[in-house]
Amino acid sequence: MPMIRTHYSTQITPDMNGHSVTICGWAHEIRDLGGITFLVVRDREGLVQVTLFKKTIDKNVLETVRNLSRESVVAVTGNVKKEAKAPNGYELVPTAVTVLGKADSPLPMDTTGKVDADLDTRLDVRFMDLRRPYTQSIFRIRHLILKSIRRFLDREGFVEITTPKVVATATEGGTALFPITYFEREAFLNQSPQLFKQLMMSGGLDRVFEIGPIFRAEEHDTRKHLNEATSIDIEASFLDNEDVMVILENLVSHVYQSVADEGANNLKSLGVELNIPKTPFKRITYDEAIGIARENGEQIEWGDDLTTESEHSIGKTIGEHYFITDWPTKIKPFYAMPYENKPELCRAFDMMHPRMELSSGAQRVHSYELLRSRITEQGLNADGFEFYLKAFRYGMPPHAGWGLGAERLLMTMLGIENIREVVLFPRDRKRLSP
Ligand code: AMO
Repeated sequence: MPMIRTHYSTQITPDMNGHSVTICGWAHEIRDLGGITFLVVRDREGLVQVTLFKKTIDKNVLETVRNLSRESVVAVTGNVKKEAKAPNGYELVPTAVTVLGKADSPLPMDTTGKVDADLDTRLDVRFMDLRRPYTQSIFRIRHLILKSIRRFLDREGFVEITTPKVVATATEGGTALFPITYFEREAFLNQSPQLFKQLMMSGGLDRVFEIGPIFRAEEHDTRKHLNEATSIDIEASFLDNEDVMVILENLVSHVYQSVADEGANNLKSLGVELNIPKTPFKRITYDEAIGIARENGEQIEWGDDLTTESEHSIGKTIGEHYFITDWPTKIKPFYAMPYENKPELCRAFDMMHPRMELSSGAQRVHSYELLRSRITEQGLNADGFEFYLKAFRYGMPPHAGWGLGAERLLMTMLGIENIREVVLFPRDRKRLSP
């Protein structure tokens, strides 16, 4: 059976004229002009024109192609023929066509890009949406981003860890938790690997990172929130907030550069031209941020978290990636380290794209007593944190870290409006399947 693929579409070149090859893919288009029939086969890399001349073609092969439904999966063995007018400068004259997976018709959505489908329809049949070069490019760039992050952090001496997603306590405030049944007890889906990555500092791993899911039960229905997102988290010992900000800006710049270098084709199919963010990123304090927002006419009080409108207005003024530092202690989580001489402010920062927040982080409280009282001050029950607090009693180094949203990094890089576009199977208030 001629089913063994010898080449992807882009591995075949016009100078292979006369060679026999086998390609595998989907029947993208079938055009029967009587004397000549064209079958365009699409594989992961691109399109191949298969040309059947009625006069010389084997009858069975012609029948198979004429009866083929669009989007069926086929293996085509044929001879390469130089053809300047065909995609990539060659066509295939088939000697055998095998149908490996027949597609029903009508199709649930168009895959050629000629007919627009709304996002909901596309997400309902994501498997089919992925056949469009546009969608595939997004996920191939997502892959490049994660790959370059791993490479960068590995070079910087970070150890990749994986921590539990079923947990007993909240980290990012008690309101946004998904409860689950865990045998006879209540448990939750983890909002952040925060506590576990900090435990690794007491464990002496020194520098760790995790790329994994975070779960937030927020009822938001916005274009930048998911209920299940992917967080890129780091934690590092003997570093302060400034040190991990430098790691973060260098990482973002490295990721952009890697995507520009390795993802040129995908960027082209998305119509995106990347500007590599220049380091160091601008740093403004929370006070300065509030000042800018007010000057721009936003109503915001000192001590408030930034609204989406304020974020936009500050982002417009700054116009590139930037940090907001020195946040009010009371609006940051208990683990952010207050300044000794000004405890109403803490060593926390957010890293912003002009459109939205991409990351937040801080130097952490590493004193057991202070941490315990910070937990209580934030209205949480310190007893529930005993497994975490214990690590601070037996030798905890000073440490700092951050969490960076993978989807937000990707959507802002590609200028995509809706965060759901950059997740294979988004989870939001309404969407639980597929
Ligand atoms: P934070 O809650 O700010 O910090 O989350 C870090 C980053 O994760 C992304 N993110 C989200 N993306 C999409 N949908 C959501 N619902 C969502 N929630 C968060 C954002 C955000 O900037 N433990 C700290 C990090 C740390 O201090 O190390 C934390 O979780 O891009």
